[in-house]
Amino acid sequence: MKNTTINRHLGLPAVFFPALAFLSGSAVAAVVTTPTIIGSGTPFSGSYSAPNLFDGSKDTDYASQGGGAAGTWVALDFGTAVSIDRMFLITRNNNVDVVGGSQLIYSTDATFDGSDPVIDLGAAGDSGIGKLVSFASISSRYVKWQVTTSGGPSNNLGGTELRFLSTPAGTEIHNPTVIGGYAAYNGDYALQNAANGILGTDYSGREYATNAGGTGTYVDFDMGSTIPIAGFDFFDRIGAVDRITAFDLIFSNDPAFATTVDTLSFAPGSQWGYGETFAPVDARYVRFQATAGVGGNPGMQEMIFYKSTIPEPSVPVLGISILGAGLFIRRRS
Ligand SMILES: [Ca+2]
Ligand SMILES: [Ca+2]
Ligand SMILES: [Ca+2]
Repeated sequence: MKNTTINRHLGLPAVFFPALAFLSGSAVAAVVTTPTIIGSGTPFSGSYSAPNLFDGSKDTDYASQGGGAAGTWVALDFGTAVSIDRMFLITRNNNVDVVGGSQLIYSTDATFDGSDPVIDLGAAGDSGIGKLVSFASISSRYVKWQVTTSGGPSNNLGGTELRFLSTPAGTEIHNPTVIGGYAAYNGDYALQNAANGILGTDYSGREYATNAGGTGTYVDFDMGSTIPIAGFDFFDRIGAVDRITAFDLIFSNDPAFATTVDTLSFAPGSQWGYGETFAPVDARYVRFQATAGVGGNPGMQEMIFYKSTIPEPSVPVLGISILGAGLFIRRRS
């Protein structure tokens, strides 16, 4: 009883218990599980069906049969309510079937109607770009991606890949600066593209690529200060020949990585769109080091980092807490 009283007054549960729950809880990847497709605008043909949006291939599209704005859509069921706060569409890789604007409609049931809330996603762009769109977190089992305006001369609208993201519980997005890495293929595939908020393929300013960098491929990220890094999302280059199937994250407080804090190894294999959470590692710098599956011109479309928002117990905090407990007990006695 005494401990309960002390803990309540000192706020210890807020410090300790969530941290323990976070460490022992199952990891929640920020890339939301692939939903079940429960409907779509009529596809151009069987080769352009909606599942192509989730197959991790740049060579397969969903395209409607001239559906234009009204007739290009896909309805999705996540099986249970999921939190979503970002999404991106990698557009069809041409400049005529252009999604001028689109919406995300979300619903508690499988029927999408005028009473369901809507998020405006803005212009999608064209020619294989993937704009990361952020919005206030929603919790929904059903969502519908609906094109609202056509932006080009052809109406076989759709996309190459569609993904939904959720910031893991107990974390927030932390945007790093790219400070180094293996030489880029050329200026169109610059190192800075590894963390610029834009995904996609084939054109300048979207992805980082090396010229056959192999296992020499690496990118150094600077968080700006030492922070508790607790997770990431990795979007590789999407061409099958360019995939990195395994990599290390090397944590350091030295921009030259002469000393390191920790090294974690990951193996996404052929999965495109891969995220993990882990017990927070306090570090300022992170080196992404490719270790396997590095044919072609390896690199990445985008890396997203998550910082723990759960306070960590430290020696000074514990000292103050113990002192506070002593004072509190004395006052009560
Ligand atoms: Ca595809
Ligand atoms: Ca509804
Ligand atoms: Ca990028």
